[in-house]
Order: sequence, then structure tokens, then C-alpha cells
Amino acid sequence: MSDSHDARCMWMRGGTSKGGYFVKDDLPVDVSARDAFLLGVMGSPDPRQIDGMGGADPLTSKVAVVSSSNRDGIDVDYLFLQVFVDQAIVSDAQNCGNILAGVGPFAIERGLVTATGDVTRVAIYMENTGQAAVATVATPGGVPTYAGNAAIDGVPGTHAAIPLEFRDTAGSSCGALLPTGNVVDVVNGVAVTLIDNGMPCVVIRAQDLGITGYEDRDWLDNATELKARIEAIRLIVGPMMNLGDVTAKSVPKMMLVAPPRNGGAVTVRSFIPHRAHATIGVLGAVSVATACLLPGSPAAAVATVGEGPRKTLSVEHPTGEMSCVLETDASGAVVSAALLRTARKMMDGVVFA
Ligand code: NQM
Repeated sequence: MSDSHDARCMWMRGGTSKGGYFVKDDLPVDVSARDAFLLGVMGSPDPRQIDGMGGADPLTSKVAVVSSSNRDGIDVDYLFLQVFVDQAIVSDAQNCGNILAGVGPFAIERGLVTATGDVTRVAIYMENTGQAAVATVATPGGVPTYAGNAAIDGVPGTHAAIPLEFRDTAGSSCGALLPTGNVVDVVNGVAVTLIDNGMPCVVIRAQDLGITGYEDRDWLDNATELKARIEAIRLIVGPMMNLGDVTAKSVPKMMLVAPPRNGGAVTVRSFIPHRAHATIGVLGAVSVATACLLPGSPAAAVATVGEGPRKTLSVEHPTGEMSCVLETDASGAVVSAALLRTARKMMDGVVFA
């Protein structure tokens, strides 16, 4: 970059993702200048991101922009930005529940939120989707701690638990839980559920695409013909989901489902959308779990789901599982979701681009 720029930044793991956390005022106000800076920070576009902080993976090329909030009942506003690895794109078209896990501790570390004792609840407005989440952060002695006993699959070791709660996430980006009004649509001869309970997702039975649904990430990433077929479906359903032309967008996510193998509710292999996910996204998991509750859907056909208004659905993924606790109302509609994540501060300083 000819114009160098720097900004105060914390590098954190949030759930099974990793990225740069910024206070909004520390970034350029102009959006195109901000995006150019963030591309430089990550080293994009370059498949290796060799000249930046990104980890050559969409899961490690993520940004949180956090600011104090004036909204009722909300502590901080959080804007998520996906910095594409090999294209010069910075997208706010999706949310990210994994990076969300770091927002609470980051806001306390930066003094945007004051700790309230040993545990601090941080109410976060997610600007990408206009919805709220509450994160509970361990703050012994009024300071965030990252050490603890909680384990999440996809991350070695144990860390302090950060429970996340979501309400009313239906239609976050698509305007409705089922943007076409249908539980099932048929696209290119394949039965799909087009659903958005926090993340726009296309849920497809893995066997309908000729795979088992138990393949690992490397196999999926190298499955060129499968990926082309999935992308063809994605480009068709983008406008059907009120997302417009999704060629340069990271939504919808493509979720291939199969019966659970380890006592869970469902198995998922997700494309986000061009690379296979190492685990599964948080709101992606909530959306797939919700699809499992829709009678007649491809997900319901393979899922094992319990009874009652409060259900824990263990979503099995390539490196373990993620448990989603869903509350349903009398009509069976999901009204809230809760998940456990962890996060860790890794670096606090100044980043240059
Ligand atoms: O769905 C990756 C991640 C995500 C998103 C992606 C996420 C979510 O694991 O809420 O967390 O789907 O691009 O970070």
C-alpha cells in the first residue's frame, strides 16, 4: 500500500474463528478507506495472505468493529466484517457468532463496558442483522479472564465459558425465517430449505448431492465438481432469499446434512460458501438446528430431535459438535437460542497496513 496507516487493535480468538477487534473510532470513518486499510491489515487479496495478519482461511480473516451504544438496553454495537482471502472484498453482508464471543471481553478491556462483579452480562447489538445478543463474561475482580474449564470442539484446551443468548433471530438478513414461504424448494432438481434464523442458510441432504455428509474438510475443499454444483444452487437461491446477486457475498451458507453418528441431533458439513468450515458457524448452527424442527424438511428427514419446548440439539461437525439450546413457543417456532463459546486475547497493540 502506498498510503500507510495504523490503528490500535486486539487480536483475539472468538469461538473457532480468529481476527482483529477494533474500537470503531480507531478506524477510518470513510468506509472505502476503512476497507482498504483492513485488506492491507489482513494481506488480501492473496491466497497466502503473506503480507498481512490473516491466516489464509476465511475463519481467520475476520474483523469486529465495536462502539458504545446509545440503544435502549444495549451496551455496545458490533459490526462484523468478513475480509475475503483471495479477493479484494470486505463484506458486511453476514454476521458472525463466533467472533461475537470475543466482543464482550474486548468491550470490557477497552473500557466501553464496566464489569459488574465476577460475571458481567454484555448486551450487544449486531449491526449486520439489527438484532441483539447477550454475552456473559467471567470478570473476577472486575477484569475479564480467559482462563477456565470450558472446552469447545475445534479449539484445544479449556478456557473461560462465554454463554451467548439470542432472541428473535428469524429473518435476520432475509426478512423471514423461510424467505420463500416454503419449507422445501426444489432447485436444479435438489430439495433445499432456504432458511434464516440468524444466518441465511441453504440446507440440503448430503446424500442428494451424492456424498455421505461425513467427509472431512480437506476432502470437501478438493471436491471440485461438488463445489461447482453447490455454487450453481447458491447463485440461483440468492435472489429467492432476498439477498440479491450473491456472487461476491459470503451468504448464504451451504449446509449439507446427514443423520447424527455420535448421539447428536444432526451432522453438518458447511461451505461458507466456497471453503468447507472446519467446524460450523454459531448462527449457522442455530439456523440448521431450526431447520431440523420443520416437518417435511430435508433436515428433519435425517435429524433426531427430542420433545418439549426446550431442546438441546447437538450439531455434529467435522471436528466435534456444537450444542444449541432452542426454546420454542406453543406453535413450535424457535424464539430463543443459547450456545456456549470461549474466546482468548492474544495480542494488544498497533496494526499497520
Ligand atoms: O454462523 C463462519 C464462523 C462463521 C460464522 C462463516 C459464524 C456464525 O464460524 O454465526 O460464526 O460461516 O462464515 O466464524
